[in-house]
Amino acid sequence: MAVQGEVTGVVATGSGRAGGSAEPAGLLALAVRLAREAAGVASAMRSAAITDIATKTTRTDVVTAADVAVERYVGAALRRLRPGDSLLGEEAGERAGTRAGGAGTVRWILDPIDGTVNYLYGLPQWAVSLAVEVDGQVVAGVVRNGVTGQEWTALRGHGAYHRGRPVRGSGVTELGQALVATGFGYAPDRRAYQARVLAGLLPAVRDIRRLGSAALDLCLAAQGRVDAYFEKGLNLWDHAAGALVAAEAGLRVTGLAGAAPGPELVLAAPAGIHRQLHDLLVALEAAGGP
Ligand code: LIP
Repeated sequence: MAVQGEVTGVVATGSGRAGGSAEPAGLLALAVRLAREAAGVASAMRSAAITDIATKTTRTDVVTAADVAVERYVGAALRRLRPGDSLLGEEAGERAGTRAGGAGTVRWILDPIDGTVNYLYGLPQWAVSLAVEVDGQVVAGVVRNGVTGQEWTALRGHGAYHRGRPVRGSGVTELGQALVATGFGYAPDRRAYQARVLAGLLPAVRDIRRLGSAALDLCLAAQGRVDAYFEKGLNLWDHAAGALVAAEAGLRVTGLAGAAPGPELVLAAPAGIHRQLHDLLVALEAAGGP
């Protein structure tokens, strides 16, 4: 099965017969196929009923049967199609493949439902986020909104696409004109700290948006639907695919003070305001706190 690579126009075999191949376009084609199928599983379960609601780090950090079912679905497909690859998923953690390392090692990074609280409440802002790493570098990623069907893809060095059209981030150059997306942790002490950071940010920007899914926030920034995004406390599965989409759309994706994007902070902003926003977040100690 040939799949029109929505990232580059590359025709990639999406047969899944990629077997042990680490060829990025073929990996992207499989990632897109799996994300579409996984979003279908989650949507069908949402339509039936939300079941088995459990909590993780706090009473508001929820996980549903759908989160678990989607991750199991993708894990089973990868075991069948690409047994040598490993998988890092939000719900089951790291699962090794049969391949014993070496050049061309592939790891899949999955957030089965990013925006789980939105999924729980029936808000149309949740996504399946699937990234593919080769030898430790994310080379391909797909983020699919499970309600609207909006889909963003990126292939490293070949741009970012939304519904098959190339996307570029905002051209904003003045922080005071910037619409900035962000999010908050689940723990009360972290939320109190983040509220203080937000109090320092609000007067300096056009406005903020808190939409509830890091993966979708990064994709909306890639498209200029928000000008920038930052958040503290993300896990790799929250941002691995969306960060590649944002970077391939021309945004600078960093941490603060020379750090790589990661749990301390992820910042995605166009060159016109990255320095301004970065320096304000440093001054507000946005990467600090509990
Ligand atoms: C969510 C992130 C969001 C963050 C939420 C939560 P989940 O991930 O996508 O940006 O603000 O607190 O972490 O838990 O829905 O996969």
